[in-house]
Order: sequence, then C-alpha cells, then structure tokens
Amino acid sequence: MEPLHAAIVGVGFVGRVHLEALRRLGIPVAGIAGSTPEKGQAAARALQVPRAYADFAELLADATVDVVHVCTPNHLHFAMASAAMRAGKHVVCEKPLALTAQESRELVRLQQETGRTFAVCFNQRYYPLCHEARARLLSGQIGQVRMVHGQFLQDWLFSPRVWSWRLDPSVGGALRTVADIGSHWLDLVEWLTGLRVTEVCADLATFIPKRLKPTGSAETFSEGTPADRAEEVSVAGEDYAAILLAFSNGARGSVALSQVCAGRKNHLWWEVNGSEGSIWWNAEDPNRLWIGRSDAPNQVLVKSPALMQPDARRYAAYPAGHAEGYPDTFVRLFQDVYEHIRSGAPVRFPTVADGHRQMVLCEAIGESARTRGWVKVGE
Ligand code: SOE
Repeated sequence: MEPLHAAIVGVGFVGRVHLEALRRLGIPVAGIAGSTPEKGQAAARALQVPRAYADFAELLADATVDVVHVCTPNHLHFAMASAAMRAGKHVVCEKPLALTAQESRELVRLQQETGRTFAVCFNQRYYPLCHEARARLLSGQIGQVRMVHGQFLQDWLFSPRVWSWRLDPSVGGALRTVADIGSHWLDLVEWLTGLRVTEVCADLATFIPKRLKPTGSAETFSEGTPADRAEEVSVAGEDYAAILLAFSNGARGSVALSQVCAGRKNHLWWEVNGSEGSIWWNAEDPNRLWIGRSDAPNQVLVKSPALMQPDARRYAAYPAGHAEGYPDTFVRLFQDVYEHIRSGAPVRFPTVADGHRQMVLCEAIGESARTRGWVKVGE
C-alpha cells in the first residue's frame, strides 16, 4: 500500500519539530511551504526536503500530499485548514486552532462535512506519564477529584527586546498567553480528569507595555533584537493570567500563566487532589510522576513501561529510565493520527473539536477579564 505523504506549511520552530517527528515515523514529507518562496527554498535546502512549494496553493495542488501540517502563525490556521479540507487533504493543525471560536466552530462543521481527519497538536498529552496519570485518574485511583490547579510559566518573552508574532493581536489573536500556553494546560487537565471547566474567573495583566519590534522577522525562542534594527511599539496582550476554575463535578481549581517569569523555561505543572490521594507532574521533569498519600509515604514513579497502566504503556516507547521528552510527544501524537487515517484505528488524538473547545474557553476567559466576574463556559 502506498504510504501516506505529508506536507508542512510554516518552517519556523514548530514546523521543524513536525518534520523531525514525521521522519522518525518514516512518513515521507513531499514538500514544505514557507512565508515566501525564498524562505521555503532555503528551508528545503537546509532540511533536505525534496520540494519547496512556491505557495500554499501549489502545496494543495500536489496530488501526492495526503496530510497537511499547518505550522504557521495563528491568523493563517483557519484559511489554510479550511482550504486543505476542501482540497481533500487531512489536517494536523498547531494550536491554538484559530483566532476566534467562530472560526473554530466553522472548522468543526467543515470537518464533519468533508469527513477528513483533523488533529490539533495538544502534544503535552503525549508525555508517557501524562497518559499514566490519566489512566489512574479515570480508574478512580485518586478518588473523587476535588482540586485541579497548576501553572504554565516560561521566560522566553522576559526581555522587552524579544519579539514574536504572538505579540501582534492581528496575527496571534486577542489573547496571547492564554491562547498560546493556557490552551495547552486547560486541554491537558480536562483530558486527564475527564472533567469540563464550566465557569471561569480571570485576571489578566500586561507588565511589559512596550517592546522592540525588529524590522525583519523573529522566530519563537529567538534572542533579543539590537536596538538599532528595531522600533519601539506598544503591546497590549497579557503577560500574566490568573484564572479561577469551576469543574463539572463541583471540583475547583486555578491556573497561573505567564511567559515573562525569569527562570521558568517550560514549566507546565498540574496537580490533582482527590478524595483518595493526589497526583502531580511537571513538564520540566517529565519522566517522574508524583503520587501523594496521606496514609502512606508519597510515591515517585520514574517512567517505566512495566509499571505503567496497560492503556498508558503504549505511549512509553523506550525502556525504564530512558528519558522521553518534548520531541517524542509529537512522534506519539502523529503515530495515533496516521494509524487512524491509514487503518481506521480509534481516534486517540486531540481533534478539531478539542481545538474548538479551547477557543470557547479562551473567549470565556477574555469576557471574564473584561467584566471582572465569573463567566459560564459555552459550547
Ligand atoms: C511558546 O510559548 C511555545 O512554543 C508554544 O507556542 C508551544 O505550544 C509550547 O509547547 C512551547 O512554547
């Protein structure tokens, strides 16, 4: 059987992460498209990809392409994912899914209409011990969930000299930190617990109101811009979010989000406290899972397939103690997606509906911050 072929649009930081993961799975990448033909050609040469498309239309016209990976800035997700489905392609789209819930709702409708597979890259689910934690939580080992809390803190935007397209609301969306990393945390905890956030109460703040915007482009996680090649601009997006959460079973929670916390690199921490115990995990130390007890010593599970729950074990690809991390999460996610497309395996991956769910949550958070009160989360 002819293997499925992928193509990637967007050749920045995460586009290259997708390329590596696809190559590790042996999935042929037919070509890539950059923001300009020249950037696409340069990336194809540097990454040894057989073809650089002149533009996205040329990518969609390539009949050998079965799956399009959308790795562009957020404002392009809706148009590109829509066009890809209409062209008969399956879609793997980076998060956040779109700029608004109206756009993401239309993507859900279009996916149902076209029947194409549509995955969204909430890759944080795919750390082996997040699957382990979910299996334990859903089997009741932690008991009735009472509290779900944590944070997602980074410092790559700490310097006012660092720029990213995420800082421009016309490109990144009305909410920056909440949509970029809050969507990961909220998707993860709803998936882990099987609960839904029903109400939110949010406080947002901007601590760095002016930044240096380079006259050229800037990649995610890039270094600061020299002042002589930049202009000072005002930015309004939130550097900070603190959100109170009410869950569908009556549990309560909270999350702190920021990308200007010096020393926090990719500090996604979640903790669930239940009626039988607690469980917590940190993306900066992803091969350890903590189980808290009040009637016995706490436990630390070092990632070990033999000790993992059966449903989780398939996501530990390496032996006990052989660390699995960020790049591996994309490999495992894409494995689920391509197995589904190729052989009709169950949908185990985050879908367009999960992506839309996070857009709805973002909009409730934005409304709560504006009205300074609790807001019910819609559909
Ligand atoms: C920047 O905050 C970023 O690259 C996010 O966009 C990713 O989704 C996250 O996984 C790592 O940090």
